[in-house]
Order: sequence, then C-alpha cells, then structure tokens
Amino acid sequence: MKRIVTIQDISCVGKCSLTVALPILSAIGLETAILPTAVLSTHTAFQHFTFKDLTEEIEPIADVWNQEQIRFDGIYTGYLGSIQQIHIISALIDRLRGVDTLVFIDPVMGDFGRLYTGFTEEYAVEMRKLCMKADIIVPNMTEVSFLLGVPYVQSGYDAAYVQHLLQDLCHLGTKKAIITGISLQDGKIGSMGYDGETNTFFSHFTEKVESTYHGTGDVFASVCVGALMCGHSLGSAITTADQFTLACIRATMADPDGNWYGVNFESQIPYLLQLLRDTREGK
Ligand code: PXL
Repeated sequence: MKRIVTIQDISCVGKCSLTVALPILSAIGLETAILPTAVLSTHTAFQHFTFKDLTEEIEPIADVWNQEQIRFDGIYTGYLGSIQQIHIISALIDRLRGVDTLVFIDPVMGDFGRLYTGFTEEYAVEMRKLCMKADIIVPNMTEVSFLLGVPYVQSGYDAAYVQHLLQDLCHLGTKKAIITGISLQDGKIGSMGYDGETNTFFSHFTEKVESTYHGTGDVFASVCVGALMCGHSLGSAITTADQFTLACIRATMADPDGNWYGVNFESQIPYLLQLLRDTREGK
C-alpha cells in the first residue's frame, strides 16, 4: 500500500483541510499519515475561531519518522499557518522526499480575488518559493494571481490566457500545474492542467452551479493527489476530481441541512470509488 503524508491544519469543525483529506485519501486506499500544522476550532471563514499553532511540533515529529525510517510515496501540503511554517515545511520536504516521492502542493491562500484572513502578500511570496519544490501545484485563479503577481481576473479570459498562466507557473519550478475554478463560458466551470515536461495541456469542464461552498478546493486537491498516487494520468486525475467536486456540491444543495462551510463529500465516497474505476478504465 502506498503511503502519503498530508501536511495541513485541523479545523475541528468546518470540513476542510485534514478533515477532508484524511477520509478521502483513506477511502481511495492510501495509507495516510497526517502532520497537523495548527488546530482551529473552525476554519477562518467563520466569524470566530481559535488558532493553536503547532509549528514547534513539526520537526520533532519528523525526527522520529527519520529514526523509524518511515518513507513516503507522496507529500501533500495544504493550508500552512505562517511564513515560518512555510520555511519549516520547505526544509521538511527536502528531508522526507525520496527519488520517487510525489510532492503535491496546494498553495491555499485565498479565493474570489482576496487572501484568506491572516495571510499577506509577503506570505504569497514565500508560498511561491515553496511551489518551486513541487512536482505539481493546484492553485485557484486567486492564488495564481498572488503567485505570479498578475491581476485577478474573474471572467472574460480565454483558454490561451490560462495556458499562458500554466506555463508561467511551471517556470516557477514546479513540473506540472493545475488551475481550478476556470470559467471560459457562461454556465461552465472546470480546471486546466499543464505538464511542463511533455508540454501537454489538459482540461475538464462541468456544469457551473451558482452556489458557492467552502472546502471545495480541498476536496478537489485530495481527490487529485489520490488519483495520481494510484497511477492515474494528469488528465484523468483532473476529470475525476472535477466530477467528484461537482457531485459533492450537488449533494449539499439537495440536502435541506446542507452547510455553507463545507460540502457533503461523505455521502459521495461510493461514487468517488466508482469514478476512479471508470476513469482509469477509460469508460
Ligand atoms: O479550505 C482552505 C482552508 C483550510 N484551512 C483553514 C482555512 C481555509 C480556508 O479558509 O481557513 C484553516
């Protein structure tokens, strides 16, 4: 069984970061280790939240993993709590990665053109440096604008513009990049990817649902890295992650108790496993 470690916060209530990544990656069939970077009562989109930084725990945990000769086939980072933490995680990636380890970085920083509470442009500069170490990164359009220092565009762009952004992201140093939340025409939304090693583009679009929910980026990223770890191609991973994310949004909308703060991914896990089988078999 392949082993992955996912490094992000625990938001105790909020259905994002580790509380999404761990169940999804385990359901996919990966041994999933976690390295919590902080514990929050609720994620930062709630009006109130506590935040206990766990930076000091990271290196001692990694020391034990080294002593125990624990190796990882994949390293997946998400929300990181501070600039100092980015530096520590950057060094940790060098320590933990082997020749075949997939380093997957979701540069979680913001949405809708704005940084999440607590993040600054300085933080974005450090996140850009972390992305240089990645095999693959999965920013949304807001995060792309902060990573590349280009204006945030909500609409009115075309595929050639996104392809240009993808190539610029790979020029930062990552081998592959996926941009999520792309809308090239009314009523459609999806993701575009680029493999800088083979100079190949991928894309997948689904129906655009007008409601917005928190945590969809974490759902997408978790499925995407899980699919890649199971041997799916970049194109197949994008398709699977997009279709699953849409299914989770639809399930939330159909649920009278559905929450704004996270999607009903739990009810869709059987569908995820079916999707992974089907996309792999090319059905
Ligand atoms: O879903 C991204 C995310 C993860 N973790 C925390 C967050 C957010 C987004 O706001 O606040 C703590």
